[in-house]
Amino acid sequence: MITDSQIQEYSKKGAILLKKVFNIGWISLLAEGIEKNRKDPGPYACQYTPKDKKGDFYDDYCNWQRIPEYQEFLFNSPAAKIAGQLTQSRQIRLFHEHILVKEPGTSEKTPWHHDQPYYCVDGEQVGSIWLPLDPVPREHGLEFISGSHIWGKMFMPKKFLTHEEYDYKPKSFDPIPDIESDRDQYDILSWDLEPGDCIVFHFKTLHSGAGNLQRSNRRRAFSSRWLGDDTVFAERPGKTSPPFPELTFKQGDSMIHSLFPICWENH
Ligand SMILES: O=C(O)CCC(=O)C(=O)O
Repeated sequence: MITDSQIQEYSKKGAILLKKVFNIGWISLLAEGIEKNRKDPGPYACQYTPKDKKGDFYDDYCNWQRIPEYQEFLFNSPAAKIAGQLTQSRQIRLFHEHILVKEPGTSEKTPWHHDQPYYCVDGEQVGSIWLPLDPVPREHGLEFISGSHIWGKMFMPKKFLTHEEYDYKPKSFDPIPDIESDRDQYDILSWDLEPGDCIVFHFKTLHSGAGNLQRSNRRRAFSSRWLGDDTVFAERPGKTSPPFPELTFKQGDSMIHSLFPICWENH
């Protein structure tokens, strides 16, 4: 399903658009899961739009064990295989799923960041599949900095709510550059997406998200996070996101745990 040139593009740019890879059945199933999740949020659910403001940006993650629609998608859709092929792995483990919804009229942006410093993992054979359930014109979607996953940098995570830095030990990672005031310096990727299309991006690729200022179109996204062959546990200088409080791993341990099930193997 994935071509050699797509594998090369992923490894060079750290983000790739895949057209028409999930059929409508998968999209409808995830839409049902998101409605269930919204009515019954998990312990990590967050609301980013203040109650008295227009729009609604919310997210939630690590709910796959209790939402059968998510489980069905993560174990049986083409997602894990896509991650396996693009990261050139023999085996793929689920890290977690993350929903990010911006209802019509939402002005809140997702700040520039990359995911690996938030996560308790190191490795290069990693990736997220950002799958929108609605059409997303590029001006309301995500942007990526091509090649930023191979800069050899780890930037301080930022809170989505306040855009302040995480409570990590100060200076443990570089501050994120001010990309918006220097956009011409970067090769910025963005695409128009239709339901069934997805973007796959490396955990170290810098990305940001526009608000959803459309009048009536929702912007529901299901981001699945995948761990390939070289992924190991990483200790971070503070509480990670997700926190995975039950883990007792040490730096460099392999991610063998029922929280991170194997979802695809190359036979
Ligand atoms: O959906 C968004 O606005 C941001 C997505 C994102 O940061 C992610 O999936 O890692």
